[in-house]
Amino acid sequence: MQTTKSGTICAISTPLGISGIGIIRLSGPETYKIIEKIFRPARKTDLRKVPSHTVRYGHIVNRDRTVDEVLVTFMRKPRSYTREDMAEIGCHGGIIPLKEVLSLCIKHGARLAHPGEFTRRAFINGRIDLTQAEGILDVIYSKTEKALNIALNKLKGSLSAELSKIRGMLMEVLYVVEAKINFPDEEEIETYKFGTAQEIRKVLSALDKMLSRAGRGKVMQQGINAAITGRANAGKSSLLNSLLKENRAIVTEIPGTTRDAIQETINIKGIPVNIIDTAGIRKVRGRIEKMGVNRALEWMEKAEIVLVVLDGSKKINEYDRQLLQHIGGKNYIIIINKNDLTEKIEKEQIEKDFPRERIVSISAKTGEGIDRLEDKIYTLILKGCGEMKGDELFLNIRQEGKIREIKETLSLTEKEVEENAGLEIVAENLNTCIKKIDELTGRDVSEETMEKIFSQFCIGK
Ligand SMILES: Nc1nc2c(ncn2[C@@H]2O[C@H](COP(=O)(O)OP(=O)(O)OP(=O)(O)O)[C@@H](O)[C@H]2O)c(=O)[nH]1
Ligand SMILES: [Mg+2]
Repeated sequence: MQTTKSGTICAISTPLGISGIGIIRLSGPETYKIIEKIFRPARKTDLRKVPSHTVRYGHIVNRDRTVDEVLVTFMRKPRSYTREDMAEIGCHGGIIPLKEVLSLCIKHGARLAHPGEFTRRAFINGRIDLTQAEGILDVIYSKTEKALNIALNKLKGSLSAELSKIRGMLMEVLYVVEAKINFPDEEEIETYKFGTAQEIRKVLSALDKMLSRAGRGKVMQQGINAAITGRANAGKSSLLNSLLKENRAIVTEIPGTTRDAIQETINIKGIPVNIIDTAGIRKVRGRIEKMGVNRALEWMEKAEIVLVVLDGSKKINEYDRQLLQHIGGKNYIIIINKNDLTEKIEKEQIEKDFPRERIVSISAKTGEGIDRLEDKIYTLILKGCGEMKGDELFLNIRQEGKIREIKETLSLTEKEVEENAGLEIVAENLNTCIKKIDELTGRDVSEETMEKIFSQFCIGK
């Protein structure tokens, strides 16, 4: 896809649409030449001498015609995002002026940036390593404040630091093995074995910890799905609205109001929980609507947590029973709704059949019990991934995959050491692991991997 990687690049860095302002970014050696050609500062200024990290007010002109009134920010190399000369032109946020300013930049020598190309330059020029570049994506896609904090840590280089520590440990082991290869000395074989195996186990345990922290991180970053199911009119949509604290879903007294599933994300103690309100199960022309049941079951399959809503003001019926029969293997909470009305449901029976901690009584109408329900959802999440400790880690698929590969190779190596395998094999395995760490941090990375990573960014980032 990418042919030339040099030159001066430009892009609209804000979303295209009507907005307060829109920003065009430039980076590369020709940046200020281009700015000189298209920007007329309001106060006479020698643009070549404008200090870094300052802003100038003026107009973008196409020959003598004013295109937009702007603020231009100057960031000179190496103190910029890309470590190159950069400028950001803050325009009025209309599509037409933004596009015209962009084409002026291109007319005067810049080219349109590829997705993520600014960040790619930051990486190539050594301002950030690959895990930090990937951390930028985590920051952009953070759904809660807690997730943002973790992503910002990765951006600051916390993952790089951990990986480089592990790399250092592996290098030490490798030195010992190589010394043994170069200066073979039979008598020391036991001490070599003991020390090496012990060091490898230390690295393995560090990797295990990273993966378990990443398991919790994944929950915090991506959240979990919780599907609301139940018979028609049980109050599922009312529950969604109550959890969201807004009237998102349509609620009526007519059974069968919700036809298509509605999804909204709420934040429970920093964890994004995607709530899915499904169509209620009901009778159509005297028979249980098959599609409704099937759809509810499908959602139950897909979601990590199932919220079964029962209408507490009515007796349990056939549909409720069908649902309750299916939740055995799931992570479920039984919600007895409408507790502001007279209770008719066979609560005692339900409490006999299901553990108490799985049952909660609420009123979606008044909001009573919603906090207890949220607590129960939170507890269920932690049951799945372990207590949140504040040391959560975000690993993307590439990073997690590589760490698992390193772990596998190291486990094998540990065995090989114990079983007196050839030193060359051990050294080779250690080198493989070190190479994989370098692929993670970008010290040694293929063009293909880079292409994959940076193509996930937007144009202008
Ligand atoms: N008194 C009382 N009424 C409720 C409560 N929750 C829901 N309702 C009423 O029950 C009726 C059905 O509510 P919905 O939220 O539309 O029920 P649903 O389960 O989404 O129904 P379908 O989409 O048709 O499957 C409405 O008239 C609500 O006002 C509650 O806690 N107390
Ligand atoms: Mg509904």
